Amino acid sequence: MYKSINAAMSLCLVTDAGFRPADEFLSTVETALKNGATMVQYREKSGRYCDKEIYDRGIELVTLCHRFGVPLVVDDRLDIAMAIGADGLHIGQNDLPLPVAKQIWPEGGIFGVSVADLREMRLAQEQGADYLGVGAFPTTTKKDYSNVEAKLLSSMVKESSLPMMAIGGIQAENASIPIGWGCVGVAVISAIWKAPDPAVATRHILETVRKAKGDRV
Ligand code: TZP
Ligand code: MG
Repeated sequence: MYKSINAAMSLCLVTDAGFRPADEFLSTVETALKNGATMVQYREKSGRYCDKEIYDRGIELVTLCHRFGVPLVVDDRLDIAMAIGADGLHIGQNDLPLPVAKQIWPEGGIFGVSVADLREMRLAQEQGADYLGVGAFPTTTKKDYSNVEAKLLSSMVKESSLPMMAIGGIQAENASIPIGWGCVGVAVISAIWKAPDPAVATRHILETVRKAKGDRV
């Protein structure tokens, strides 16, 4: 469906139900997709929705992403990811272990793992992750988070055989920095959800990332 995982990772929109009214959720994702977002991560942390609502919204989201040929991964929730027919799962260090998730998943699937040091990076690699997420800059969007120091992040990217996506505090103004460190893309929440014009923000970030990547796709 998508060209390559590296190309799909250029700009990942991570969903957040907290920044815009509920009735703008899907239309904001659609705006980002129309303006070039290459991947979507369905992340529901607001606690406002029951599983039925998370499922129903997930079905709409996966249908929308696939209309644009864009993969959808689900954060944390293996059950929701499988139930809605998502393309993969994104997990952190406190979530279901990757080998367990892979065993349950029927076949294929994109598995992303958030890592914060070399040990976590090596383990995710050994366990068969497809891509890694790494915290680049400070952010107020996620509470239990601290970004990886630039020097460590660069050495993680250098050693890793997997494509890495930078997350945390990324805006169009700094999106080229993690690409310079060797990341293949960026994942954003507030830069798009909080933007006065999500279309402009999406285009601006993507343009910055593509320029910084050059022909590295
Ligand atoms: N994981 C690490 S930082 C973060 C997540 C989900 C939040 C990123 O949000 P923002 O608004 O793009 O800084
Ligand atoms: Mg998680």
